[in-house]
Amino acid sequence: MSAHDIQLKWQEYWAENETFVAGGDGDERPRKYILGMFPYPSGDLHMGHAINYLYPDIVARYWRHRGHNVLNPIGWDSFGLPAENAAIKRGADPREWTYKNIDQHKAGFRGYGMSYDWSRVLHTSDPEYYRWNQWLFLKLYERGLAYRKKSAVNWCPNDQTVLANEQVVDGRCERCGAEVVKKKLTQWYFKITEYADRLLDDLDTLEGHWPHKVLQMQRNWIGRSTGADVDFVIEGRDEPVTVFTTRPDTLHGATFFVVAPDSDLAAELASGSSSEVRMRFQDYLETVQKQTEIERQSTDRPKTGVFLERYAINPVNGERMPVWAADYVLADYGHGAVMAVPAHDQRDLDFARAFDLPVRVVVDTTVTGGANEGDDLAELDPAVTGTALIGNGRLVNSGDLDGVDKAEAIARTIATLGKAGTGRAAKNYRLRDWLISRQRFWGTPIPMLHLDDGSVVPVPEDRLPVQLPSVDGLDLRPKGSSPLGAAESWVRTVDPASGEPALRDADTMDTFVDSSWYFLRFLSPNSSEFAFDPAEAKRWAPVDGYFGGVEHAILHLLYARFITKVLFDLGLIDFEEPFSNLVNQGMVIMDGAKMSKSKGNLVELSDLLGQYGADALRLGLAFAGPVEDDKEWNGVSLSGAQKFLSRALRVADEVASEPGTAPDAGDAALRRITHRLLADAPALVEQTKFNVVVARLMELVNGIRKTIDTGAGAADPAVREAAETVAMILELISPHTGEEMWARLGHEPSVSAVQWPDADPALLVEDTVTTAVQVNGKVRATLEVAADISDTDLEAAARADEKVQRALEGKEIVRVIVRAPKIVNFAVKG
Ligand code: ANZ
Repeated sequence: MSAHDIQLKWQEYWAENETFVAGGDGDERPRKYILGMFPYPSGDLHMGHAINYLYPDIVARYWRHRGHNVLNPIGWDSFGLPAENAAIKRGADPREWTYKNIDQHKAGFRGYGMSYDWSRVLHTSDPEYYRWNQWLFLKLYERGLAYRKKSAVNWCPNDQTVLANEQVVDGRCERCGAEVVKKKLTQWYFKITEYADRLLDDLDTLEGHWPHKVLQMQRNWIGRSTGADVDFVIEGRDEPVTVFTTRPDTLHGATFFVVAPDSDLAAELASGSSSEVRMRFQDYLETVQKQTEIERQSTDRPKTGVFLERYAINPVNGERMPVWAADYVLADYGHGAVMAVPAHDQRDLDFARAFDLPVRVVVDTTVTGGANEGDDLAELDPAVTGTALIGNGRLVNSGDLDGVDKAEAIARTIATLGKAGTGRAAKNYRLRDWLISRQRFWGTPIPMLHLDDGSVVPVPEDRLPVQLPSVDGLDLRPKGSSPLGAAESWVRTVDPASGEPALRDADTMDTFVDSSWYFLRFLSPNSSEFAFDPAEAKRWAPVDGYFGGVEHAILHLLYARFITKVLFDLGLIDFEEPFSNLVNQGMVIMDGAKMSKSKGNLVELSDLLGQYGADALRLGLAFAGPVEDDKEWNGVSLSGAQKFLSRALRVADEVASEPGTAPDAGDAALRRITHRLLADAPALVEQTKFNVVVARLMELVNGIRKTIDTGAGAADPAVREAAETVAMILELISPHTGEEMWARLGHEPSVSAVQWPDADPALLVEDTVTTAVQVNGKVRATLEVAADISDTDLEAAARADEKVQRALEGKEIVRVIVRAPKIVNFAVKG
């Protein structure tokens, strides 16, 4: 039977027997939920998919052998831009492209021998799925966590749609690489910032279970700073203006005040100034607005700004501080305004030096324990050196704070401001609210209605889903507003609550909403009653093992954590973190670079399945190296993998052709290899060291070969035992061959249900150990001896050793200490 026939035979068997359908309610076994981040249905499956989805499949198969009821589902993240762009190119319906690709993926995964529970498949673009995105939106809306606001948003001029902050990477669109610009729009947001503390603090509970790098990236992304809010009176303005500072201790050194040019405050302050200032400000604002985020945030650019001819009053010393508008202050961080302390903040110092503003040192960093301990403060004057003094030290030029260290000065300043009612302790976050509106067709319609009187009301839950209209007659080309807006008969509707005419919200949701909770939908994928059944969530969730690329370190994983916490607060689930363990696998690379369509070096799964078969590919990839590392495709030997699989099958055939009559347990050396593998493989799989498991299987097959060819032969019971072990463990990696071996060895399928035998502890004992022979405590020789050697035999062996004899020559042995099998020590005199 060819590898191809074996493959088909077992794929049919698994489908017919529903081998991998997860056990239901009555199944008392402990549960494991194993999941690979679901795929986007673009193009055919390629080597990236082959490796990403192989790992969770190995783990899922492993836990079945360990007595668990395993859930290993698959679905498709099937809304999004590529489908829409492909449809635009061909003038077709995005649905056609999407579902055709999904069918291809499904066939590919079946051919690849995945142990999925195919009864739970979901596609996020099905109305039965996205209906629950809309439900989720309404739940957030009810809790005040979904809101609309007008603000400057990230705009991709190429995709003609807004982007969440998380989708802007180094100032560029995460998807297409175009430089992102700012645009003022009214959009829907999810209030993820309300969860900032929990999202940050709970990362600690994942330490050791998620890659440290991912946790660190999330911490930086949330970016919590602690400090104070300080209120400044602005001359000629009734309300004080608040700034956020991490260094309230430096308040005496604040010599000017800066507002973000694109903030409402800047416009207001400028409008109260002379016409000349107003004009200069307007010009400046226009240049600032043309800048991309990249330009604005680069630190090596000369500082620019406009003096607004207004003054703020320093609350601690009553000094008048000139107010400037400058682009290094961002409108959407803190309060969009800063107290500038040029002596101790580099950006402020660069600005002060450019515009000749006063620089006053208020922290002496040269004191004992300070950042510049032992240096001469006069020589470090930032106004001269151009380097701000940013470290620890003691306060100077600060009234009654003089001599106090930084930490205490911060506490005392906050207390003083608090008493005066002009400041308070505050925290600030880099994290922004999640902008979820998208001006595209192929997504979940936002279930809100706009009434004539300007009010915005939700579509009642029982009217969900708000289905996408037919694409016929719609122009999907990006034009800055949603194509759905042109679907007249769809947009124009009636508010069921009031009976008033209404317009549907024409934007669709960011597809990261779809993927923020899909792992719960797998638990009740066909329910029309719930998004997910809370009872099922209690049984299965959170996900025990989640596998995916590090590119999702922030986006998907942060959003899923947020939505999980919201669902927890809604009382629908009893856990606060969605993924108990996370594995980031490396990529498959070709000549050191990522495989990609654009480079034309994408190796497609379907080609290899025909040529080498699923098992050889799975084995080759599993053997290619540690899970986290990138794998060089040129180093993957599929013909080597094929040879190994035929060797394994041949062994099964040879055992099957022998009746196995030997009375004893068989070759002890082979049994030891078998049992050591049975003992070690669980930890190896649980630590995702799949390449080591493959190496150990190869060692075992070699051992079998040796016993058949030069030992007791195929009838030896140790050979059968070893072959059965190979079948069971090989099933994790090359499941068709594992099943076939098991069947040829005379067993009923499926090997996937075989319970992992305990290793015999007697066979795990090392057979030889190294003994150190000492003379007066000094090691003179080492001996290889049997692990179970007696004290008498060990002493005799030591005395017989040549080196030991030399060391003892002419000496009187006073005492011999023997601790078999590890140590012999001769105490000697003379
Ligand atoms: C005075 C000061 C003195 C500051 C000093 C720093 C050092 P992180 O740590 O990133 O949170 N800041 C506040 N709002 C800003 C905005 N909208 N745009 C640009 N900068 C802003 O940074 C907090 C510090 O960044 C704040 O503390 C403020 O400068 C500045 F020796 O206040 B600091």
